[in-house]
Amino acid sequence: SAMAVDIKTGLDNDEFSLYLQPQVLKNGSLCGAEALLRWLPSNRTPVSPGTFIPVAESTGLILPLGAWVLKQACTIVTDLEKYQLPENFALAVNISALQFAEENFIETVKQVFDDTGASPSRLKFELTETCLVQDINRARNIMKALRNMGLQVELDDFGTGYSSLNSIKNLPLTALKIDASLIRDIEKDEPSRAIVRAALAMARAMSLKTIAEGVETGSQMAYLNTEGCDMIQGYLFAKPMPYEDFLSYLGRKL
Ligand code: G
Ligand code: G
Ligand code: MN
Ligand code: NA
Repeated sequence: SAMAVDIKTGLDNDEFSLYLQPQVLKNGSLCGAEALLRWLPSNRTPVSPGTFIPVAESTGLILPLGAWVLKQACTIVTDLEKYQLPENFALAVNISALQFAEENFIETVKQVFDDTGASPSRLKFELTETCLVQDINRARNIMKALRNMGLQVELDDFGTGYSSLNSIKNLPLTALKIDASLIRDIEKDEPSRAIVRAALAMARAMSLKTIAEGVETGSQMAYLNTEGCDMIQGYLFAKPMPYEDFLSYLGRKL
């Protein structure tokens, strides 16, 4: 497609960038950020990730894009070490199912850490259920290898998938990321609150950390705090922002 050609050209021409969205603890202190890919084609309006990520997925271009994202994320965490980071700070990177399925996925990841000198403990990989459905045993082994390297592994978009809850229990995950669609209605109705409570209880029973995304209001935050959610990400605190802005944000936070 025309867009696929543009994505390729865009990669060559440095048109992509990573925006960072802060993640905070109950008390509002910074504990991490999610790296979110942005495309600003030269001389044109930005293309939203909701538009170009699906094209990149269906054309396989998510592989070179994902490789660029990982390298960039590692470069960012290496640079961030110059600042006074919270001890537990980690940057979350979205990993596409296609990347995850690559035969040499682990070797590629190791190579990027070797090349950039980034500390694996500063990265958390966000996997979706689509990474798990094809071959759960392979998925478990890959996740173990990532954990052994020191990376954190989170299940993204939790609550929107359809794979069995039972398959999650034997995975070496560090956290469940509760999807924005589950957070949206917790102020409005009891069933939505019940679902969030159940997700938090399940995570607790499996000794997993929890992070809620798409938190936009103080009352959503208050509810999540009351129910023991560990981390919060959403417009209530900050929108995804360019790296330079994130550095100013860090400065204000410290
Ligand atoms: O960034 P939001 O701001 O609009 O992102 C839209 C979608 O694109 C989300 O589902 C998000 O997970 C996905 N996305 C954003 N950045 C990346 C990335 O670097 N890699 C992959 N695979 N998906 C991403
Ligand atoms: O699929 P994934 O969870 O990786 O994507 C995260 C998406 O959520 C990104 O598109 C990001 O821009 C978006 N996002 C982050 N915070 C909020 C929020 O508070 N409200 C809404 N509506 N979207 C958000
Ligand atoms: Mn994500
Ligand atoms: Na999500």
